[in-house]
Parts: sequence; structure tokens; C-alpha cells
Amino acid sequence: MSEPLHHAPRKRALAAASSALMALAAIVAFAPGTAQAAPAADHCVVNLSTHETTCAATQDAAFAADAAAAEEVGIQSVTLITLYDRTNYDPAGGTRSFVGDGSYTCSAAYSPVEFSVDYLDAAGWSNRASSVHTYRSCDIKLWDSVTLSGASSTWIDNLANLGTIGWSNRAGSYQIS
Ligand SMILES: [Ca+2]
Repeated sequence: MSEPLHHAPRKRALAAASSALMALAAIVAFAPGTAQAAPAADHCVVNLSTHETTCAATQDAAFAADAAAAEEVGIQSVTLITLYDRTNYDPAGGTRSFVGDGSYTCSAAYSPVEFSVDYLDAAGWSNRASSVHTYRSCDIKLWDSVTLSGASSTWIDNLANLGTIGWSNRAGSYQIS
């Protein structure tokens, strides 16, 4: 049985690990100088249990690669959040998903926050998400800038067009609860 994911020290570890992994993912996913132009269609899965980030050319391939790697260490990946570059959950522009282990479910309440992702810019995802889908009772709050600073959105369950609440291509960091 793996350790529960929602302990505070785990969040700090996640933030640090994610920064390093996202930086690596950005190097893999983008040629220098192209990150601000039309982003390539890239698909990454951030595993909150293993702290590994797995990227592939398609969303299905990214999920499959993450699931295979997690299974080797006894974790069954389950999707908590998927960010989409495009509206209407269209994966064609790229996706970034966060997965937990098979038994993980977010708490019904918005407090405490269960995960924080402080640096979407390092992953090439700052000002990019235009729709978001959540699972396992999780909700997401978007922040305008990195490190959970600037304005923040309401807690979002699923939203096919973040533009309807003024949050398309805007989030620089976010929280999950
Ligand atoms: Ca977008």
C-alpha cells in the first residue's frame, strides 16, 4: 500500500520534483525559441505517486507509457486532471494530465488543497490551457502567474471553454483539491 498523497510534505516534494521534471519535459518537447510560438502537439502525464513525467506524441501513448512505468513499482495510474491546449477537450493541440494511484480520490472539500503545481511555464504550459477535465472528485483552481500568485479562478470541475470565465490561455500555476 503506498503512502497517501495528501500530506503537506509530499506537496513540497511534488513542487520541487515537478519543477525539475517539467524543465526536462520542456527541453524534450520544444526546440529552443519555439515555445512561445504555436506549441507542438505534445502530451505529458505527471504521476503524483512516482513523481515521474512521461511524454509522448499522442495522449493515449502518454497514458500507456505512464501506466506501464507505474505498474513496475506497484502503482495503478488513475487520471485526476487533464489540461487541454484547445477548447472542448480536444487533444489535438496537446494535453497535460496529472495521475494518482488507483485508490486515490480527492476530498470533497476545497480545503485543504491536495496538490499545487507552481510552475506551468517550465513545462511550456503557461498561458496555454483552454479547457480542463477533472476526475475522482477533484477540482482545480487556476492562478494567473506562477507560484500561485496574481488573480485566481473559482474552483472548476469540468469546463469545455475556459474563456467563458476569462481563463483561456491564462493560467501560470494551479491547485487541485
Ligand atoms: Ca490554449
